[in-house]
Amino acid sequence: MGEPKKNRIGLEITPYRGGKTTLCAGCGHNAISERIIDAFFEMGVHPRDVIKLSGIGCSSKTPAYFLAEAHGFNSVHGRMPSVGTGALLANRKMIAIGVSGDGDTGAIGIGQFVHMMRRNVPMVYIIEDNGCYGLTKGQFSPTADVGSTQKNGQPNDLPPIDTCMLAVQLGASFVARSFSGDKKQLLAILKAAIAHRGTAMIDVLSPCVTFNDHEGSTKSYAYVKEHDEPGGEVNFVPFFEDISVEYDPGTTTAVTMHDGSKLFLKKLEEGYDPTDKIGALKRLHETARRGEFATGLIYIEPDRDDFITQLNLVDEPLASLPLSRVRPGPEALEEIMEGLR
Ligand SMILES: Cc1ncc(C[n+]2csc(CCOP(=O)(O)OP(=O)(O)O)c2C)c(N)n1
Ligand code: SF4
Ligand SMILES: [Mg+2]
Repeated sequence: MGEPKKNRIGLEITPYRGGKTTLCAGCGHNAISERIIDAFFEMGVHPRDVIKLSGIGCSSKTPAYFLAEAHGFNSVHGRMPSVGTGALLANRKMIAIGVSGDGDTGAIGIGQFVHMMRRNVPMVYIIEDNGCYGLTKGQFSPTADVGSTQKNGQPNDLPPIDTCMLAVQLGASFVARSFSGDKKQLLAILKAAIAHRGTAMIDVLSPCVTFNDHEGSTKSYAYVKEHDEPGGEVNFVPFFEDISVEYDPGTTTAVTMHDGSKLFLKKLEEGYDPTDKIGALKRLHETARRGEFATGLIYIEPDRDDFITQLNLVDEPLASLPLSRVRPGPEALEEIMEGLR
């Protein structure tokens, strides 16, 4: 047996794993946890430099199953964005990954979600999207499609919220959709999301095998496989690797990220440009109208200032500043009061 593989910071994959999953066998969420483990390992990010956050739901249980040594915050239902924002403001050096569900984000947490997107808080925000509330036994969630049925045959008659459309519209600077069953695409997107500086929102279609995998459901494995419309191959080359991707500038869009990493997007559709906001919204609308899921990188704006930059925070994490630097003395207060007189 050969030596176990090590990454660029000399770690084996073991510290990137977490506890044993307690989710149903075959749940899409388990496959996403596996890809998160691979992505952080391959990017060579130390687990202790990571904050992993979640709300409530089967999806929100998953941070327990990856990066055992990372800092973990399992928050209240739908409240992960504000906890994440606070954690990042306290320590801007951390790399944050939040896992939410379509219920956690689209229902109770929608208000928090929209403000996180418009602030461009620097974190990877994953929605494990199964179109239902898995943990509470499969009720329709706000991402359920019109006409999709529950196990008992009852159809959903409310229009869905498309979280990718919302995120693009509100200002998220990296928006992607993927499928838990598409290992290659999801891994490339996750690695690019980790390299991105700003909100990287990834809606991952992730079938619930127990409550929403029957005929009639538009979030079943069979339906998603059949209606997945990848917008072209996503190839991510991190800054520490030599670029060996052969690409034809005529058919491939290359995006350089902040840390020098490169994203190559092979175009399938004539003229699709992931840096064009209107084009991204058009693609989402058109595929949805055909009953299909546009997957791949939908939109990227690598240069938009993230929330930390907008706030002009000092480089040193606020959490490690001494009290003398975070608490103005009586003279400062006196000066403010003077200015108000
Ligand atoms: C304040 C509050 N309201 C309601 C609940 C009940 N509840 C728990 S999980 C959940 C929905 C989970 O759905 P989703 O986020 O899609 O996660 P999934 O289980 O499908 O992965 C609900 C409504 C709760 N825990 N807390
Ligand atoms: S109930 Fe559904 S979402 Fe929850 S663990 Fe089981 S398959 Fe996954
Ligand atoms: Mg769900």
